[in-house]
Amino acid sequence: MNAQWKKSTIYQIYPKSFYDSNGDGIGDIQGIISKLSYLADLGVDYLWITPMYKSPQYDNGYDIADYYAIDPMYGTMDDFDELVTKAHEKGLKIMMDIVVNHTSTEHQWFQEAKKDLTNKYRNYYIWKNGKGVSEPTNWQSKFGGSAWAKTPETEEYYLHLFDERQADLNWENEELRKEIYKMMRWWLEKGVNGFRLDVVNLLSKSHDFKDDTLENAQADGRKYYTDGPKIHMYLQEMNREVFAKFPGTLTAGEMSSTTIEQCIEYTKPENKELDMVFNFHHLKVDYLKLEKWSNAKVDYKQLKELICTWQKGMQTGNGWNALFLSNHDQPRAISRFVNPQKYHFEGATMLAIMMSALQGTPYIYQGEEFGMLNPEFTEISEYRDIEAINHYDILQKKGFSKDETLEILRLKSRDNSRTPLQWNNTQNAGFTTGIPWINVGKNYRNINAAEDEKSAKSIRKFYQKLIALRKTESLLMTGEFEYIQTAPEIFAYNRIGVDEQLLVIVNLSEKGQPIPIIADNIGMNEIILSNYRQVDIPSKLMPYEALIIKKTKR
Ligand code: TEU
Ligand code: CA
Repeated sequence: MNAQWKKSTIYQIYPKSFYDSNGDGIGDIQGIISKLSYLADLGVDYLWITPMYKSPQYDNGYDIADYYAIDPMYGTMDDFDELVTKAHEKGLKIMMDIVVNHTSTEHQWFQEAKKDLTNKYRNYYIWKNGKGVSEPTNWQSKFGGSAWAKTPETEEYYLHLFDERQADLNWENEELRKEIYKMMRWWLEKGVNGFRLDVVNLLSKSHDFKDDTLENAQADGRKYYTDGPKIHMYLQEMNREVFAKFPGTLTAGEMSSTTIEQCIEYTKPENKELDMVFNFHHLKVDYLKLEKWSNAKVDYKQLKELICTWQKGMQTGNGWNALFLSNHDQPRAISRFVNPQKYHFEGATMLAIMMSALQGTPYIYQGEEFGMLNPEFTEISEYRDIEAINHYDILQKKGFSKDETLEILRLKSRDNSRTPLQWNNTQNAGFTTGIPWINVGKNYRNINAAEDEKSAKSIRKFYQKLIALRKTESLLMTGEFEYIQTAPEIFAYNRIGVDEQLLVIVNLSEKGQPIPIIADNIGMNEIILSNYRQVDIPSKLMPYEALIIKKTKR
């Protein structure tokens, strides 16, 4: 039996930028509550909300200081409970974003741990002696610089794979693990329906803390802690201790620099670990030699090939993918993969079809449903993200000019997706009556939810159809994925069932293309979704044209 959630669509909310209900310039829980009808109307099933726990916000909430408290800038625990209740009334389920690889250094555990070598909480974190005057290993933080830092109290270094104010937890410590499971159960008891688990494949650090000697762009230590030796043991334990006690809990793991083989293990049902995984390989197709902070063109051939390799691999191993092009860490997909100046609607809907008809569970990132674009920041003062601010210096130290650096940030910064949701064309895009914590995108007068709603070519209405189709068209869930070789500009695949199949054809380019031979008239062909309102199979694909064709054998 296939799980019901496989038909679901999940909507990601970045609360800080979703909707501000009290004019302090920061989105909040009451803001989400006031927009629940908008979300229910879109047809999505789950809301994944990025962290709202108490936090100093050095990494926008991914630095948790108290797992049991809501940060006051978002509201109160009562607001949260109200959100869960009201969401449920509208048929929307809630997925918490949970960060258990690290905590904020302001978490009470760390505040205790740093005091001295014998503190009860010392072993909650990972401490090592330095090598003379240098760090224990040459591992690099994902946000730039060394992955080790010291506190003034002792001589030892603590590990931080992200910012130095995010200390990595020691999963070897059973007591810590029990605390984490207890906390996760506490949220489930409150009625939340699932978890998105932040960088969850980094929990198990290998026992040897050695220098990374790989001679490539990624000699940053990741091989010592990615998909580490005990990771499956930990996730199986978490499943037994947490998820299994609350049947129906949906889990999605965020997997950093992982492999298909590992992701099969994480998600195949018999392993009892997670329901689905996010991987990022297909979002590195505009990196230069694996380097994100570069200005390279999208390699569409590689994009197709990576998606297909993962589809085939995960299907063969009985794993399950989370399908996405956008999230709060990525630039806006429409700015990145299509030409939105000329073909905003066509480009956005083509990407939507391309992803949603694959095998897996699709995610929509806030604003994607009406085609939000990058904000086009031009000054370093406009950026808020620690990673962007760090790299402003790092890149210039590497020899890039200031202009080159700002251009790379404009294309790659995570702030691209973190600007206020553009609700309408009034001041601040209708997000706040105050001063927004980050500038609103320069394009908000034309690109906003209200404008889209009025338009004859509404991206949101197209998403509604696509989301509804997942419920009625079971081949989208069960059909076997088969890649079809075509011209580089076209991406085509089948989802094969017993006597029916879906043929998906998308034109990745802004030029017309001859339609591949596969769309012939053998059997019964019916177009079930088209972003050009096609009724009959066309002889030529228009710019960014996308079609789902249902073929029925006679
Ligand atoms: O991100 C994990 C992660 O490794 C990236 O997506 C990261 O943002 C990227 O490598 C930087 O180029 C998760 C969260 O989604 C992200 O927002 C957090 O900052 C990070 O974990 C730390 O908790
Ligand atoms: Ca607010």
